[in-house]
Amino acid sequence: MNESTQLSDLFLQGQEEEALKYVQAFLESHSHEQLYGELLTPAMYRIGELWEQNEISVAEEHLATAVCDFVLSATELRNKDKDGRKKAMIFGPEGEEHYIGLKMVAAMFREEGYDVRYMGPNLPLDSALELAGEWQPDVVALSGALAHRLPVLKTYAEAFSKVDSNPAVLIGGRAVTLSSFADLRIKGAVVVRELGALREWIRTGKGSNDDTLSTG
Ligand code: B12
Repeated sequence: MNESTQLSDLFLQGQEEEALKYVQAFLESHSHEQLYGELLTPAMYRIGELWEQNEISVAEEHLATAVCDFVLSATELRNKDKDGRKKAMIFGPEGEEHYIGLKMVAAMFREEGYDVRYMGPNLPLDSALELAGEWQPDVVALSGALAHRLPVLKTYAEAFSKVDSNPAVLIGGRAVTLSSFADLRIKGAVVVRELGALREWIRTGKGSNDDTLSTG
């Protein structure tokens, strides 16, 4: 049994302490980016498959998600000094309920020294825009899990590209990973397909030469 499968079993059994120990041991020889990409994401994707195949109940999926959320929060690196840092606002648009990926994105920005406002999923546009008007973020990062979320992501991206601080708007999540290139030409936004590409964007500010960024 591979590591992510073992971890997903601990999630399903609601074993918070064991799951945390497992993750802490992994972090002794791996980065947080590897934790997110190689361990937690595949563990949650497996939960999705078991759920889809009716091998686990909704209650078990919720329990697994809660344990994953716990280990993610418990192992996150935090920066205390926020003065003078770049600012990133991170959330899911109205209707979107999936937020584990967003939390990973928030953690990556923190690790790279950003002052982060992580606002969870399902945030109405008006309220998000109001906060962006006051806080003036340098980056707004959005996530969508379901393909039908692309139109709302486009609406948000276009609205945020008009905020005074002229933030970079990043879009990611399964909605993006699974979509064809043609669907992803979102005006004013950078599409980021995975966490390695996100790290690259944070460090270099570079996407590709059009509006999208993809590392395959
Ligand atoms: C847990 C879960 C839920 C929970 C979410 C709770 C929560 N706290 O997040 C609940 C129960 C609410 C839920 C609801 C639904 N879900 Co759901 N869910 C899942 C599950 C099992 C895990 C999600 C997860 O945490 N994944 C792990 C994260 C880390 O992965 P990720 O989001 O893809 O993020 C990665 C990248 O995409 C990237 N990323 C993500 N966002 C961003 C943003 C930026 C800027 C960047 C750079 C990168 C980035 O970073 C991550 C790093 O690897 C998935 C299975 C799966 N394959 O994901 C199904 C899944 C996504 N859900 C699914 C479905 C169908 C639904 C529902 C429609 C079910 C229903 N009938 O009600 C609803 C829709 C809710 C809504 N309105 O949004 C399907 C979607 C299928 C499809 N057609 O696309 C999946 C794939 C399950 C399945 N196999 O059938 N779900």
